[in-house]
Amino acid sequence: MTRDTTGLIGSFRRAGQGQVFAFFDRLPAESQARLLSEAAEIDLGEVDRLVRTLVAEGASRTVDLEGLSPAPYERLPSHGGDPAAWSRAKAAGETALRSGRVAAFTVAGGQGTRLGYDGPKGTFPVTPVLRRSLFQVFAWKILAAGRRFGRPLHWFIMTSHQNHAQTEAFFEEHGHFGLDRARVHFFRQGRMPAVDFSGKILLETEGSLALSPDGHGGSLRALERSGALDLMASEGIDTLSYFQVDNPLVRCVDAAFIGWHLTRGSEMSSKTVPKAYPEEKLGHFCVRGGELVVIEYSDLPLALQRERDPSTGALRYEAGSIAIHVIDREFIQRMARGADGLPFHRADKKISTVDADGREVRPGKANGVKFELFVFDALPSARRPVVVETSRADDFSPVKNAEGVDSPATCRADQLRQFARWIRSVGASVPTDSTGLPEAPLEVSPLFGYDEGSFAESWSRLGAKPAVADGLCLEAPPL
Ligand code: UD2
Repeated sequence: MTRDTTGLIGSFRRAGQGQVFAFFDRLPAESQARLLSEAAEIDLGEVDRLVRTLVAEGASRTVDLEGLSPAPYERLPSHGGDPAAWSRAKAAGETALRSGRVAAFTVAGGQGTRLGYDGPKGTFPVTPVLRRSLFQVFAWKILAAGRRFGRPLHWFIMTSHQNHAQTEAFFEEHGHFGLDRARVHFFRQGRMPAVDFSGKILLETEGSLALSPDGHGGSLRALERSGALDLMASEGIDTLSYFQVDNPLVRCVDAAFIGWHLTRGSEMSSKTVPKAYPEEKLGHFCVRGGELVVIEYSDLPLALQRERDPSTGALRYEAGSIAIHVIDREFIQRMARGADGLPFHRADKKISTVDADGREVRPGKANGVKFELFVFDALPSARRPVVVETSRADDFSPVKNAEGVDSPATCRADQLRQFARWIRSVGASVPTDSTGLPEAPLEVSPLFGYDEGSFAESWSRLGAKPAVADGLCLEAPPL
């Protein structure tokens, strides 16, 4: 054994984590090397702090709700917002896009466990007729926006150890969907070890640790560590448009939203939709101690989620978080390098592990704790954060579950309704049911239109207008 190996194993023993090497001596050399390299990734001081604060008996499990109130937000003009302020924001955002200050950023590290889909979630075939993948939808929205504003955008994609190679291969296979490959940047998020309820780091097998992605909040430190922030700086990019991989409706680059962020001098801005019903699984924008915070659905007592404004009948905590943000590059740097960083959250999970004899254990109930960072926990540290309303129909229909709410079926229907609305908005007639769902199959390529405005521009350039009643797929218009 080398001095380094002995030193590493010794540090685990001194930290009370010697069990990690319980089977080390009987492992083949290759497995020993793998276990050592995984162990070297672990920050034992961090694990110790997390065990003391989140796992140990008496550790606080509740979120501080003292002095909590609903956060104010900028309303859409259709809900009483100031149309002139929205126009100014849009113009400012368009200027930023024309000057190349903005890049797109997708967090694509999570596993599609709930969806029951095998493969990186971004490769899921999501569109209603042509079954294009989530990645293709985003890629084409980004490509189209770059063409429209005369500045191709950079796109940063955060993967996990588990899906990184497959994600890169998928982009290779599809020729990066026509994007300049030099502007598509993949980087891996960090990993955290899982611990049992007494704080011991769990092995997944005799020769490997139970490691899992460190949450979408890990994106801030991964952007820094991977060199993405330096690349952004050298390319003159100071603004990142952040969205999740599971939501094909998202406007990947939304001029008005970017404009609100920039004109307010905000370091981190967020989109909100009014919650559809009290128990909807969205975080809540709130103010606590003068700071903007997001309180997750699982942390806000149901009584508060159900509270209504007596005069309007609206939910008091109505501002739901749909995980779409604009973030300032220097702010990310400050958060990634700062001493306090983001707080970890505890999630109790079933974690496959091994028993004292090295036999596989697949627990039937939670047997340990995973640690995760949430990106919205950066909001309280941001200067002048702004929350901006959007309409669900324009921005939000995630694919999370195999069936029921937020499933491929509901998402396809929402895409179809959106296409029908765009077509109607240019004066063509589309037969639909009472919910706006078109009777015949429709699909609009993001290269033809990625929002109502770009759709109308392409439509106006079409010579003969196509008939819609029997179904239609609108592909890219001639450049
Ligand atoms: C998230 C928000 C919820 C709401 C909802 C909207 C949290 C805790 N909750 O719920 O408030 O905004 O989204 O859809 O965020 N991801 C990574 N790496 C990770 C973990 C997640 O990249 O380690 C990505 C994942 O690929 C996905 C996104 O983050 O794009 C959301 O993750 P989730 O499915 O765990 O979040 P969810 O649905 O609980």
